[in-house]
Amino acid sequence: MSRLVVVSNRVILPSERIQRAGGLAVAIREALGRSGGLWFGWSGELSETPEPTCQTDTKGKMEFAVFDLTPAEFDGYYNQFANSTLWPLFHYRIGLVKFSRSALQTYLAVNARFAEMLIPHLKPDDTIWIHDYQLLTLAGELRKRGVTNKIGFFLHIPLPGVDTLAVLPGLGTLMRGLAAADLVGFQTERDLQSFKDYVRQEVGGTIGANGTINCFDRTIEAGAFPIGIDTRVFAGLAEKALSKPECQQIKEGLGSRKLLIAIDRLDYSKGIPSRFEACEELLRAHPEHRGQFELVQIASPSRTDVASYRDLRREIDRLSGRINGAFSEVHWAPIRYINRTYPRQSLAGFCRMAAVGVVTPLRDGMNMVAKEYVAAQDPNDPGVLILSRFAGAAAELGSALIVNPFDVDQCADAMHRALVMPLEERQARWRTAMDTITRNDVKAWWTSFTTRLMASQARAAA
Ligand code: GDG
Repeated sequence: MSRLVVVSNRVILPSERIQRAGGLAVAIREALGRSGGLWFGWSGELSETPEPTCQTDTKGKMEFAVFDLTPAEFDGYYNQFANSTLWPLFHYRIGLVKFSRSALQTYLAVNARFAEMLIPHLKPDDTIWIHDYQLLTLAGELRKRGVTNKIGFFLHIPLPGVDTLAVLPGLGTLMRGLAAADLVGFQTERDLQSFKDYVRQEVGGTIGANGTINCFDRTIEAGAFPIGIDTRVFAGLAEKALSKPECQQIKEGLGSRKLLIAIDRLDYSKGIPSRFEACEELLRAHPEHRGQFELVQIASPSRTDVASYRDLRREIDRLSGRINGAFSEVHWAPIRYINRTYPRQSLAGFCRMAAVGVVTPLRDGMNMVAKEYVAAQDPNDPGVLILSRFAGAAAELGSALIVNPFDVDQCADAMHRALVMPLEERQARWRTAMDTITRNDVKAWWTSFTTRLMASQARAAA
């Protein structure tokens, strides 16, 4: 059995606490901890004069190798190209895209440095699994340096349609680097279809009868592998969380009022302003709900160095203030907007207490919070999930109340419907969703991707 080498932008060392426990970091630690393997990437540290070799560590069967970036690398590669060019474009926000040729060059150079730093750690039969949009060209950089190991790539965010993609200068270079992998994985069939459309329309490539893809002088494989959560563990966390002080405090504050919960990184893809507007519309159209619920929005700070994120924070501050100003009573405010992170267990408890989970991103690769909300519910009295049709999770969670997040009135209607939904209907919808996320959990995702990667037969075109 070959060793698995997982490469992601940021590695969390054993000595670090997973702060904003992104599901991915938890999944990598858990899966590599079980099977053994190397987790390689950026340390999270910046240095004007980074060491030429990696800092390494081990924990059980798991090895770690990390290196520092310079402040200039971090700015060009991460803040600029990854988060101000690729992130908005891949989330269909062309108006927010900022492109500079120098940031692209830094991005490509940092991907090359990832390759150079990784190569000394590779063994001949290692299987390499690269994660996400920060590292689109790493596979190509490894191949240029003679690496012949199997390489997989998984994109955690959406891949937009070809008309949107084509906006990006340098797209061909990025996609050629990506196609140096043997297997490219996406969250949904729709993202996979975007890739195939791009290959056919922009590269003149072809799709083989068995789903193989011929492009950039190679034959590779691609597939949809929807990421899951550790459903059973999260359900257990949620059940135990109710006795924690934070959960008790929320409970006391709520009294008999219903809780609507929303949990997001503070990111413009998550649709927080439209969600607040939907709450305002609910209060206007259904005055009977005034004083009867609270929308708690937990928004963990994110990418605070990027201007569009600072603008968003101001917009949300203003909007929540305006709505609360208009509808609050001395003893009640409709929106509680909390701009901080919480321990994972507290979040699980909040989800369990909430009668409604409001997950309405404008665009999202998957959205783990949707699945976490379902996992956290009490089977005897489950809450209702309101889910954006533009979250990857909607492809699996059709029993949720599916909404178009751009349609504020429809979202307000869904909030009303969720607040008054009878127990039997809630149970039936929840059971269907829970069965799906139990079957398609993070282990199933991990296994299906790595099994397909190990069996892949990519090759240079004849
Ligand atoms: C990317 C893609 C895709 C949130 N606040 C806190 C906290 N969280 C946790 C949630 C969840 C995770 O962070 C967020 O995952 P999402 O999937 O919702 O979103 P992204 O961070 O944008 O993730 C996304 C994902 O990759 C995986 O492929 O689904 O589409 O954008 O687990 O619970 N965790 C803690 N404190 C917080 O305050 N501990």
